Amino acid sequence: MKNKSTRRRFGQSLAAAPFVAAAFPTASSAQTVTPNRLSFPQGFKWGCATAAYQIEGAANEDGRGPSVWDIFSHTPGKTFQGETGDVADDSYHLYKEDIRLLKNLGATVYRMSISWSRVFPDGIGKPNPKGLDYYKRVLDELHNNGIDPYVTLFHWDLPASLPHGWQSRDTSKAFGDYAAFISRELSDRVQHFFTTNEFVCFTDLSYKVGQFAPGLKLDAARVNQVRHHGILAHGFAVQAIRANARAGTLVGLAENATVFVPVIEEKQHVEAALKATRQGNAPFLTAVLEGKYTEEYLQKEGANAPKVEAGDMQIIGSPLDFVGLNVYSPEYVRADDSPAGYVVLPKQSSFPRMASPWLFVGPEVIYWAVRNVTTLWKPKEIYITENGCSADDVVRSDGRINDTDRVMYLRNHLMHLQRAAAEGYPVKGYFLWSLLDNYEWADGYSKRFGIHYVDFKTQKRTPKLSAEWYTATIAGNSVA
Ligand code: GBH
Repeated sequence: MKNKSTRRRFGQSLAAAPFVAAAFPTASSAQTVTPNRLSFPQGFKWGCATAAYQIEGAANEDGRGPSVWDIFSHTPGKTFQGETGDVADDSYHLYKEDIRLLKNLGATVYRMSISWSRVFPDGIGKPNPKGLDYYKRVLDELHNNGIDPYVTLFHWDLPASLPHGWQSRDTSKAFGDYAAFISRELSDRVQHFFTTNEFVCFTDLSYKVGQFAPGLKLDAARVNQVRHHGILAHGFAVQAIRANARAGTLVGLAENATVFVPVIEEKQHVEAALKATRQGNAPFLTAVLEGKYTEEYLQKEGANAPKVEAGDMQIIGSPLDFVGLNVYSPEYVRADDSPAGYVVLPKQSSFPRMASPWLFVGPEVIYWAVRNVTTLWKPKEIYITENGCSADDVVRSDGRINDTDRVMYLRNHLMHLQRAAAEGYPVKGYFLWSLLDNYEWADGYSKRFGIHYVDFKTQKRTPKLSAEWYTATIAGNSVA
């Protein structure tokens, strides 16, 4: 009722030209004079996400061992202009400045990852105290600034000395041991852990497509085994954290499940999107949340299906406290009468994208990510663990970076996320990817995802327009 009458008054003032100026808010009173902003639930958590290899640099410092990404990026022809994460954002040394940036945004949470080979230079065996100390310093600095750390144990930087990488089941076990160590050492400072980040990237892209480290192109049977070791590692880590962390520690994962958006919000297409969500994520999120591979996946893979040992699926399906979703591009589905019951529609060439060719803009993707996963698997809590975009950012002569396209992208996604929250889906927080421009894997430094601009020559950080916009969004706990 209150909103309604305010909207009417606002409409009248628009009609009466002389009053228009008075009707517009000043920045400081924005929240009170635009009551139709879309609000998030009280206590909704706002933050940013980063990953160790993308920001830390200091690749050879204080006893850090090499990861597969060090080897891959130093191999000619593998990354954009041969760029590496040797220095990246030098956050290893500049972490206090980066935490200051978070603080300035008003962020209350931060998603960061730990470099496994900084803590265990060989992946297993003797820990490196200096590596662990670095993370203790970062976590303490976050707490001193009132920011709650959410820690990813593995964001693709596998220790290079683990024989055969994810082709070996021993790597899954080693990950469990690493998770046990970290949760013993750091659960006094960290309440929320994510095991792995994006299975498909460190399995398929790394062992099938060859685009990510270690850059292999294996056959289907081997790839399925790698996938199995990936989800098994997650399961071992969940159990290790439960057994070793202090009471009250919570665990989930961060997964870029393929998100299927119904072409039209009608019953048959909504149901088609659910079928597609299960089948389209069968080797990964579906297996983790159901504790089994779908019949369809096993049938489709036939003799190439993964070899599963007794007890594996139970480990893989270990109950989680929350599910983290990294959300970028949509797939559109409609119901049809094929055996699968759905068809994925190819995108027209005019479908809009951001600065990365794979990053199609369909903001409703974030609503359906939350809704499909909740409808199918009813997780207790969901976090958006990544969402954001690349843009062709330019520093203007006045020093400003006017990334209005990124603001457009973020604003629209958050409006759809607000819809999910308003409808009662259990989404608890949002981590924007990313706090700052960083090493974008095979794309090197050619793609900028940050809301802070980084001059990679001087390491100077400058807030973009999107940082200013995000600050206002956090302050208002609302979007418009
Ligand atoms: C996330 O991946 C990552 O977690 C993060 O580290 C990364 O910086 C961020 O997104 C932005 O990319 O070149 O067409 O083969 C998102 C999922 C999977 C999207 C790999 C890009 C390569 C597509 N990414 N994919 S393509």
